[in-house]
Amino acid sequence: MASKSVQTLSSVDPSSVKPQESCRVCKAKNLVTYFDFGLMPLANRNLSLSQLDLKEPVFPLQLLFCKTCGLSQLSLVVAPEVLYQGYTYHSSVSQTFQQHCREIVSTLKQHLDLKPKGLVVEIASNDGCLLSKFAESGFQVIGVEPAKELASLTQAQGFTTFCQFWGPGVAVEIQRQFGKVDLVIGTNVMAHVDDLDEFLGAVNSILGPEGHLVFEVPYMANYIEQLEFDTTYHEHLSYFLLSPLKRVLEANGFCIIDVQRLKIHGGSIRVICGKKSAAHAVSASVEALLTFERDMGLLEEDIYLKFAARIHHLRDRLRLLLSSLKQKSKHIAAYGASAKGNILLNYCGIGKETIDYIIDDTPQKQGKFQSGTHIPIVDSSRMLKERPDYLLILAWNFTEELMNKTAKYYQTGGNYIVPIPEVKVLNSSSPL
Ligand code: JHZ
Ligand code: ZN
Repeated sequence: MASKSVQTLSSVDPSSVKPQESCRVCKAKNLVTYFDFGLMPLANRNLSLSQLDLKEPVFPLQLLFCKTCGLSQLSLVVAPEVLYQGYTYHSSVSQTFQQHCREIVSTLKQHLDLKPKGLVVEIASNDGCLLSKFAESGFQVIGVEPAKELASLTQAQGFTTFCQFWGPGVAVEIQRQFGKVDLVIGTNVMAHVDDLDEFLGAVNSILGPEGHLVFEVPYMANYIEQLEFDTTYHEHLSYFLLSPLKRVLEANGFCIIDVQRLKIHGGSIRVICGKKSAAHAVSASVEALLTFERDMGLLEEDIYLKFAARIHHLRDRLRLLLSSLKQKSKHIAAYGASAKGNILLNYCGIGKETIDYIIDDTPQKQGKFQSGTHIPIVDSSRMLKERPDYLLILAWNFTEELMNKTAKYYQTGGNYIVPIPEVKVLNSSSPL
């Protein structure tokens, strides 16, 4: 038999991980651990058949709360070069997200008084879902995307794309080639950033005096209220409230002008910032959200300590439901080979004995296997052929879209299991 390279946690290059010893925002060492997932695989790394016999790297996954500024963060940073190699997440697959991107462009055009043909830089442009909507609206667009396969997709669409991690180097290069920028935008990227000061400093350096930074990030209030614990994975280094965000933005020369709560990805916030040096009318929404966070106790440790017991309860409930269905010989498949689905299954100890396969419409994920559990990822034709008794919705943030897509399954007696915010079974006799 051919010898195989075996990678265990102890053989992972120590330079690929770094402990988080002080808070990423306020630098205090006032960090308390409030949830420990144990050792987890990398959630967005899907395996090919030939990789299944190799020992997979797993890394500690632990949440810390900063008692000084309220930021939740992971106890460990896995090097981005390790996290984003062979990255298969394509944001365009979801029609909900496509529609969301259209809304971003029309809202920002209205509220920011953007110049026609203005220069827009998108950080983490993924497969160009948002970039293309800005381009369709007449803006000049530039993408920055470190994952090679994704950057080549937007280059093929004709969009200038720098295949790099965002930072001072790429900012200087963009400015040299294109001059100052009108808008820097990033959706679902801030949570992935280790050095926020360097990241924001580079944004500040490239924006014109009247330029704006707009970003969207999953919101910690939704995470806590709706028990979205499975959105914790090694890519997500920070779990933001507005309060610590304000602190780090102001320290880097920005002023928050407006903030909106959004439904996308289980609840996010859109934060609109200008340069501190320019004059701005600040919306009352900013103070209102800061007050809400204080009133909800989100800046105190207590709410986080209670969170652990709620997670254990959900895990037990899901495991019990699935094992009782298996005892009745029911066939269960899942929909959405999402990163969150990976953590849900791996953390709850649910594997191939329970879930036959995971359906995903991303061609790059099909034919692969989920890391950790090794459940196969397939296209939807398998589901149409085999008609499982239950579909576990692993991309619960897109439940409506997935239910619309599988309406026939539902109308003809199919059952869904939606795990978050609480375990629910849905069928045509007990709808949403
Ligand atoms: P989805 C991602 O997490 C990755 P994930 C990232 N780290 C991030 O920050 C968050 O999003 C916000 C599939 N699907 O979006 C596509 C279909 O097959 O919940 C995806 O594989 N058909 C950047 O991975 C998965 O489900 C469909 O019709 O947890 C959804 O993954 C739809 C709607 C989805 O994010
Ligand atoms: Zn802090």
